[in-house]
Amino acid sequence: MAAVMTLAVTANPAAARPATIQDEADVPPYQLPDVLAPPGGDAAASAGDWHARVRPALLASFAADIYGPQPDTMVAMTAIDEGAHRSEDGRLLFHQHRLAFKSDHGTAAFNVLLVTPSDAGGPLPVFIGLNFFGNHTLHPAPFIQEGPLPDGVKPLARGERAERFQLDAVTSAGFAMLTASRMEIAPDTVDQWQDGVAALFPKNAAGRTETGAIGLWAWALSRMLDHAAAHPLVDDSRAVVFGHSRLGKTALWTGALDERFQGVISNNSGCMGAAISRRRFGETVERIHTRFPHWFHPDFGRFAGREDDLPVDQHHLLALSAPRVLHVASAVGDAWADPLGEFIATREASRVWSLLDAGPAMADEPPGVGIARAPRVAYHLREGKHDINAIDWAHYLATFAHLASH
Ligand code: GTR
Repeated sequence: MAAVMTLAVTANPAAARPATIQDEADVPPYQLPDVLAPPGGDAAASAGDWHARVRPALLASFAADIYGPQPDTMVAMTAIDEGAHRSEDGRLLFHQHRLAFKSDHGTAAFNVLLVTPSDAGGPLPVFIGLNFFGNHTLHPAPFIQEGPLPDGVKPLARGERAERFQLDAVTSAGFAMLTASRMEIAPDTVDQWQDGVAALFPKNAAGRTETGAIGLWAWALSRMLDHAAAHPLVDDSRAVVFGHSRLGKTALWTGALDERFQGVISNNSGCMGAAISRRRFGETVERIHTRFPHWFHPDFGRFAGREDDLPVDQHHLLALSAPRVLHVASAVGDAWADPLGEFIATREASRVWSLLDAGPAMADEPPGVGIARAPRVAYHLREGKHDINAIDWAHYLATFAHLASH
């Protein structure tokens, strides 16, 4: 009997992989590194020690071990005004620009879409986030540019992803929304991801940027914040970076790198986003690296099946947003992203906010379906599948109400 089973396993390479953990009882014992300590170092003793020593060491580890270093090449940016249009019902204004870049290595460009209420009186706080398949997927309006997609990727219809951006709720709450397509910045396929802003940066001997696609998307989000700073309808001192799933991983890395963002939202970001890697629940390092090696540092694959060797875990990434406002969200039907692992990471990270005098850490127990809050950290769990929807946005708008213009 045993021999038959062994044969069956070797005949199917997929079955040779360890099964995905979907049951809490199967989570292996693990030791979570102290959120207050850098790799191999002592825990931060004070707020000053966190900022001067621990934060830079953690940032350096995420760059060197996980996402790749951010580019430091000089790049010139020009914003080409592509005009503004009103929505058919007159309530929204859509401002389109093409951001064009030039460095000693090459040129690149992508389209950005800014949405404001049409009666905006002055500069607005802004949510800045990437979309998956094009700016035209946010709203059915015919004038929104449909950017290029990589070969083999099926286009989405106008407005097909409107649910994910909740433009009416966001603008009625007094916010602007600024977005661009991941596909124009780093087209998200294993062989085409460098056909975008990667043209601006030097390549290693293997012909790739040391920065992975997540880092390139993060770089672009910072350029979008530069653009927002130059736009009369946006107040860049009230900017929140957000993203869903792989773009939630990106939002967390962006918030860690660019402290101009006053708020950071991770929606269902999961493995290498908000979830604790050492739990190996749902998606693992091996799984994510096999399918998406281009998202990461060229050597990230060395941690496949070796989560305990990671110098950091993802609670450290969340902590890099402190003491600004962080909101992490999970969904009950999204076991692949490990909702409990996302809660644990958030709760552990909130200890850093405490150290930085931002109030008590988050309570030990997960909230169940609902929301848990510490003064500047929130975590919510909602019913339903892997997605970003009206329920998530209602929570985000409550968390960031203090930034709103009415
Ligand atoms: C999945 C991937 C996740 C998550 C998701 C998404 O295929 O395994 O890490 O990023 O895609 O972006 O929707």
